[in-house]
Amino acid sequence: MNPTTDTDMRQRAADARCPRTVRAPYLEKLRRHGFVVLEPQGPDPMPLEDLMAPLGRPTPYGFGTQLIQEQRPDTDNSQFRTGAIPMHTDALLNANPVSYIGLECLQAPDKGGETLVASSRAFFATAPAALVDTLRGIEIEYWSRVSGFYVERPDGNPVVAPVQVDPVTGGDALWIGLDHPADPHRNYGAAVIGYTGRQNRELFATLDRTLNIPEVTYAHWWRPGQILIMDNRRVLHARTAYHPDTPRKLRRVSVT
Ligand SMILES: O=C(O)CCC(=O)C(=O)O
Repeated sequence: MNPTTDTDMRQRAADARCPRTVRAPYLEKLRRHGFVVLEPQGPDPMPLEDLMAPLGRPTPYGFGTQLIQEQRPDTDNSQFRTGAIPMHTDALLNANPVSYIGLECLQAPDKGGETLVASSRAFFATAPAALVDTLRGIEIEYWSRVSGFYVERPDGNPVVAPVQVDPVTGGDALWIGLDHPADPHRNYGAAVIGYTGRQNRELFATLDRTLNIPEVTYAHWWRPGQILIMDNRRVLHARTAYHPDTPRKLRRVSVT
């Protein structure tokens, strides 16, 4: 890949694709880009579990190690509703860490419900220096707003520095969950230690704007049979809203 474009998510998204077959170079693409999309081709698509096996062991959450993401009635959890989910790193609230996330599409809506993938590398290449300086000087506390989803941490709410080390490049990686107080049903809250409510809202709004540009974020529009694998330590993800009348069903297996 051209070194002048390797921070641009549009170039990465074009290259981060391969067939869902036995000898596909998905591990190499995952390492190069922090995510990869596997397209169903031919009669024997590789099972999600087999694709995830070289990457680690399945990570237990409160629901076990496999999550079916679809609409569920009477839920308190935004995974099972149809609204948008803000940009986040997975498992900030789970006692067991997550290295890689595998999502397999079983049913896709015609419109909406895209999974958004934001590259840390692209974020740090485009974010204003003052914003990056701010991020280097803060820590963020997270708390769960749903029951039974995460394995509870014995040591209470996590407090996480948003700038971490990319395990592949040694450069900066963004680990963050954007709070979205406008959604009264959101799964978690987040607050910078020592910030006022207003300062928190302003920082999260700035981050949301800085992340949600095509140079940083790829919007994956789903087709059944596709698999998306993300390195949770190197990319963030989010979901756009979809219409309640259009079924959407993904199977998620995360590994440590
Ligand atoms: O449904 C999706 O596309 C992603 C959901 C999500 O945010 C997650 O699995 O953590």
